[in-house]
Amino acid sequence: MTDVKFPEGFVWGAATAAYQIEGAAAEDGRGPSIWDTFSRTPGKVFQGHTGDVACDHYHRYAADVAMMADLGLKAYRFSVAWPRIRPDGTGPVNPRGLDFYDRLTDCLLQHGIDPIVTLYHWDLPQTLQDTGGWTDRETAEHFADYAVAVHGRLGDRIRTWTTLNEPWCSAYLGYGNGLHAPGERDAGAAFRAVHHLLLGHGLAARALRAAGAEVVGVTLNPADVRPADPESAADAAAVRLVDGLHNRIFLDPLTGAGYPQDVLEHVSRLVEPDFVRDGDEKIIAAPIDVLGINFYAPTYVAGRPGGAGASAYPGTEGSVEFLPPTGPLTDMGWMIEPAALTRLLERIGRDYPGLPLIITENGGAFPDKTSADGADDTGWVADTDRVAYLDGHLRAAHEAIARGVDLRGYLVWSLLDNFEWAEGYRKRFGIVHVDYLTQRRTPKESARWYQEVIARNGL
Ligand code: PNW
Repeated sequence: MTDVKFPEGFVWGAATAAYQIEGAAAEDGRGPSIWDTFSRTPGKVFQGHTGDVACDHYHRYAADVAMMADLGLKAYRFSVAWPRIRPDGTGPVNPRGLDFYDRLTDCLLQHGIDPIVTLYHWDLPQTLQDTGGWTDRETAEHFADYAVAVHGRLGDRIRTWTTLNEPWCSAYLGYGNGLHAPGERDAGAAFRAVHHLLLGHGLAARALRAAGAEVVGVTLNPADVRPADPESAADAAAVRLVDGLHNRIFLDPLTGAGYPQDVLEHVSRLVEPDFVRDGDEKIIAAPIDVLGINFYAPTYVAGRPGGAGASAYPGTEGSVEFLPPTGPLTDMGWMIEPAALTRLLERIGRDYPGLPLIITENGGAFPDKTSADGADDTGWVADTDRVAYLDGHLRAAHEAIARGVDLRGYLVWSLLDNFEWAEGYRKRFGIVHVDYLTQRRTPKESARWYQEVIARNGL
């Protein structure tokens, strides 16, 4: 039990995203984003919840950072809201928006916490969506301009810059099956979005590097795709297709191999890929120093027609069934299988060698076990199931390191209970409980447990 020690200098921290925690949606010149629009569209988000107030982190960041320091976090991953910096996506920079991240950065540094920036965690300025959003090539260029503007203000203090968070979600859930903003349902739009997100990443990575950024990366949510029956050839073909549409469509071009042929063939059956221009793959392959991995659960598939529900993967309805999750599940209904994380890290280490990895998100949603709003009289929230989830996944990450994977750090999702996108506030991922009526923060049992893990650099 005791001998799970992580390498010297392993980065321990927590992650959040702007729209999920900040609130202050109309303050200091912030413009509307696609998530403001989407959450106001009836039927899109659980009970019409919005990020208008969220955890009010915009006003409470100083106390939140002090709490992070108390928990012993070494690093904190937050995202910058594009519509705070350029309210209409392209026009003049809004200095008051930058001021917030300036204050946050200084506060983190004063507490000895290393800031890790995500430039895009899904809150596209609405004005850019009005001209096509990520289906429009120009959005990629606007993204790089915005990245440079943020770096111009914070680059003297922030070392680690990541461009996108989970472009799979932006493209497939945002433009493919419509579960996320902007809520489009169109296979062609989804693949255009994939390409323009990757292009935006490449342009931004190159521009950040030129501006002197020390560490440049991107965060994906790669999937561990498994066959229902390891003996079945049809299931193996389904794995290959889903792996292509989920993993290789991003990882191959990012690492310089260009789009995989089998994936291009699949895409071409759904949309003319004329949006991929000569030279784009070279831009997308801009060198990166670190790959962020977000991991929650494995994916099991079978090679037979899927059910009626809209698949997140365009063009797979006739040939792939996504198996319903089995065994222990989180409150999201996601499978708990830590060994899948070991498999995934090993696979990425093997197929994309030479790229340092960091887990930029891992965690679980679990319902509160104590009083209706969580905190019991002792001020604790007994989230034993979250402790077990995190413990299992840290052991799995450690196993990958033992097998030679270059994993540099682990950031838990999430510091705070927050706005869980289409699920609103009903799903709680925090290691710190948030009472949304009072904005009171209460570290859960998992936060105290994590504090000890960090202090011991191991389990
Ligand atoms: C990630 N899916 O989102 C995001 O990066 C976080 O902002 C989010 O809160 C966290 O994971 C938990 O959901 C995902 O449907 C949302 O497969 C949906 C999916 C995957 C990741």
